[in-house]
Amino acid sequence: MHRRFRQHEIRRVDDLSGVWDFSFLGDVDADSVDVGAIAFDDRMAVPGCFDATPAYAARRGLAAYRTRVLFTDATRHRLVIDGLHHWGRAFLNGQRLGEHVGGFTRFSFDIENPAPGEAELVILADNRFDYERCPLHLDYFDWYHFGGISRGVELHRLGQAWIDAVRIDTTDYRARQVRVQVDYGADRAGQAELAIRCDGREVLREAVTLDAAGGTIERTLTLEGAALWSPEQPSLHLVGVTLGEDDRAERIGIRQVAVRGRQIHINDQPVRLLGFCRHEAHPQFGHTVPDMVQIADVQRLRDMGCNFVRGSHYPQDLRFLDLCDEAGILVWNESIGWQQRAEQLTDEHYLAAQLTQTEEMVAMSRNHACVILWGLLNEADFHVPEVRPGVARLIARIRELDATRPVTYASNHPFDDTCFDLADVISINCYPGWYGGGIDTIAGWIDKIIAQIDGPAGQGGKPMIISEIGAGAVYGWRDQNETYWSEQYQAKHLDTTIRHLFEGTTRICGLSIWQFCDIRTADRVAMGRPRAFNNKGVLDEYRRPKLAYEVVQAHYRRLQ
Ligand code: ADA
Repeated sequence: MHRRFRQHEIRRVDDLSGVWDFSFLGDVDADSVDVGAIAFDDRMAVPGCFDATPAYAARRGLAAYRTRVLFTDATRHRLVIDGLHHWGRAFLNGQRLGEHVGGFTRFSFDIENPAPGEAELVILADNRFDYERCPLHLDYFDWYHFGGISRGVELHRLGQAWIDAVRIDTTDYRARQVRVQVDYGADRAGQAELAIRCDGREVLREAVTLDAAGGTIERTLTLEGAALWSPEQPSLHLVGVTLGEDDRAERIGIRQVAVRGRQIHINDQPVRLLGFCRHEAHPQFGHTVPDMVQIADVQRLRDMGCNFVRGSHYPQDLRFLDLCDEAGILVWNESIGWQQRAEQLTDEHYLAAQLTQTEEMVAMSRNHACVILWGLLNEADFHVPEVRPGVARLIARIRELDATRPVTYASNHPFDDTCFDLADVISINCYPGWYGGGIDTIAGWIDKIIAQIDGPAGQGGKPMIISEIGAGAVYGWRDQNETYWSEQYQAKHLDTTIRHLFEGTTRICGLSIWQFCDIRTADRVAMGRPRAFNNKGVLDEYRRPKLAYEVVQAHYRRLQ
């Protein structure tokens, strides 16, 4: 995956992006596939979503990808896959390496003693809905689940001692103090040299003892003179770690996120979050949003005066987070989910997959300064008391992994949610003026929600975000009657909404409008979704602005 900085100067990394051999196997059982006998009769881009191409449009089934990789020696290697939709299994020379559940997170498989020379790598990708195999992706979610190897694939040569991860947290932003945790693995115990550089300047060099079982080396460092990261001045620093023969760099921002009463603070300054919910999707590319589109999206967000994105409804691509780090756009990064029902949230099979996926999300994106909130699930059955233990477990796991960011979730049960006390920030999805009622009902509905949250049964002491609100408009449908689905209706709706949220009340500290751009949706929800798209974007799916774009822009620019 091409990041905005070089992660390795010493470790050899082969980027496996390109055109791979491909075969669409269709509705076959993955367990019955003889990998050696697959007839690769086509080709496909990696990364890429096969069902975004015309030949496989709307197809669901098992797909096989094949390429050849080169091992120059028998040293341990690691195959790193940044996204595989939405269930997959990998094979090297016909031997199974492992399998993975869930489409939007990074995972890896180790190859301990590869035979030197060329080897055949086959990856199976399955985009069917199968709760037993992959409970994280279900057919009723309101977006189109594209299939394929959606993000990058790399082969890393690790050697005998290697860095698994470098985790960097700001511990005292005023003192420019950070905690660096180096997770390592090793084939045997021994001594190694640890060196840490910040922006090319060495800040630590010492000998360390490595455990044969692997471990974590933790150091607290002061990065003298380092500039702070903030939405206005997003200064970034490259922290490079060398451990023995291996290395890894991470790019960080020194900043503190804190919840103080009803506000979210960055470096002790309250921030007002003004932004959008954004899916990582494009009709031509599926979930593999090209760099050009990622850049254009960030340009659009900035042009509208946004400082905030809710990455709905799954962990965002690291390339997008890199761009948000640079642009000073604050991100709510959330685990995959859409209206999980109580049956799922009380099912160990579901919770186990969700916990793993949550851990992967935190691992892959924790060093991004732009990520200021962890989110989980979306509009789950939070009103059913039985879901509390499962939700509490997921939140506890996030806090255990990263105590430096507040946790929230989007609830559409403002009046009877049973889990609000578990979150640091209260986030509400609501659709007054769209699902029932006209534009004249928006203000009253918002006030009613605020009164409930701040009332005796509520969580009045916490910050509150409107995490979804909006109206549909079909691009180009301009109607003098200003009816539903017209660009005029949407523009008026958002105008009324934003005015009320920030002029009619002072209670709300953030807004992520539903949504940034239109997205293709699932067959199951296509009724009530003209064109089978969720049309509530202020841009259409090709990022062409609707009338509401300039309305939001005028408000957001004024409010910043
Ligand atoms: C929900 C959901 C969104 C979208 C939205 C809508 O709030 O979280 O993904 O489906 O409704 O457009 O109705």
